[in-house]
Formats: sequence, C-alpha cells, structure tokens
Amino acid sequence: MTIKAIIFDVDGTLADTEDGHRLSFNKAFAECGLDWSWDVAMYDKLLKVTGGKERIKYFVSDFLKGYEKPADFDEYVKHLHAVKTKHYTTMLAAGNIPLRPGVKQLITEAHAAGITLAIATTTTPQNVAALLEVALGKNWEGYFAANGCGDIVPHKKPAPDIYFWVLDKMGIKASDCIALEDSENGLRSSLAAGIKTYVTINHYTRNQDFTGAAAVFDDLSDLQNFYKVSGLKLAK
Ligand code: XBP
Ligand code: MG
Repeated sequence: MTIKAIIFDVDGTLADTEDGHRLSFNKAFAECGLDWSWDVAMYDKLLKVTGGKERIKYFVSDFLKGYEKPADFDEYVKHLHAVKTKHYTTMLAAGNIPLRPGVKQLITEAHAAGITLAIATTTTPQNVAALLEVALGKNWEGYFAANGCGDIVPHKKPAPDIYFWVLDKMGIKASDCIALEDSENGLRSSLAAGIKTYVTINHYTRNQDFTGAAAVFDDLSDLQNFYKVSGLKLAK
C-alpha cells in the first residue's frame, strides 16, 4: 500500500483539547445563568456523544432530572454552543492548547514529501481555524487539501459521513489513505469509511475499544517508529 493521504482527526488527536472544551462548556453555562458544571467524570460519560450541541442535548435528556426545556430548545442549545465556541476559540487564540508531540513534524514532513493531508472532525470550523492558526501559522489551510468539520454532514462520528466527505473532496480512494484518530467513535467512523486507522490515546480515551485499529500509540513522540509501523514513505 502506497500511502497517498493522511486524514487527521482534531480533538484528542492533533491536540489534547477536550478539557479545553469542557471548561468552555462550563463558562458558557455560567454566562447563560445555568448551574450546570461538567467535571472530568461527567464529561468522560458525555464524550460518548460527539458534537457539542448533541452532547448538551444528551446531558439534558440522560443526566438532568426534572429540567423544564424552553419552548425553542434547539435554538437555545445552538445559543449555548455559540457562547461555548466563543470561550473555546478565545482559549485557543491565547495559545493555551499546543499540538500533541510529533504532530507538527508529521504534518510538515508529510506535506513537504507531497502526501495529501486532510482534516475530518466533529468540531466546528472556527475551532479548527483557531487551533491551527496558532500551531501552524496564518497560512495553515495550505497544508490541507480538505477540511471536513462539524455540521457539513448530516451524521457525526461514529457515522462515516465526514470521512466519505473528505475522501470525495480529495478524490483519493480510501485504500490509499490512512487516518489518525484518538477515540472509539472516531475509529468506528474511519473504519466504516474503509480507511486504515492509527490511534493515539489520551486520558479520556485510553480505556476505549480500539478493535480494528492498525496500531495504537500513546502519542507520536517517536515519529520514526510511526513511519516504520505505518510504512509511510516520505522520500520525495
Ligand atoms: C470531538 C468532538 C467535538 C468536541 C467538542 O471532535 O466530538 O464535539 O468534543 O467540539 P473530533 P464542538 O474528535 O472528531 O475532532 O463543541 O465544537 O462539537
Ligand atoms: Mg477525536
């Protein structure tokens, strides 16, 4: 297999972002006068559902007893999520969440070697831009042939929609790509799209089921080992 493209998940893979998301959700709840506050243990449960808006609805339906939903609940959740995204992008713009070990080197070396790069994430385009402008500079988009984010597909991970969207945009067959993910939901999504997938775990996902992954790593700090295991050839 000659690897023609690498598709990157964002949250938990490019950067360890989920506690930044969690704190931003809590800031939004406080700003909107809600006494909701998600600690790590609760957030670990809520991460079962991808997508911030979907996660808020899951919290309300499955963990909040006796909550009286406002009439326009969907609009209210969209507002809460917009406030959260404002807090989260402010946190990212301050440079508070760096890329994980080896990620920037992999992106720059693979791009320089002519490997096509893409993003397939459940989070919003604003969040991707805020993270990568800091990490890769204002021309970060130049590294990626496709940037598949959030609501552009009807079904979020673990559905394969976002990976199918990225494959179509790149015009590259799934069998010529590899994906990098951090979570069971993400792995199920990329595998369902027929993409060989490598996992780098984090403190939220380390005990999840990675059956089907080509390999599981703590992180990409030993990039040469990743190149060896994945068979990624970067010779120009
Ligand atoms: C992870 C997610 C996202 C984030 C929160 O995305 O499921 O929902 O947790 O971000 P991925 P939003 O691992 O696919 O990058 O609030 O913007 O959804
Ligand atoms: Mg992820």
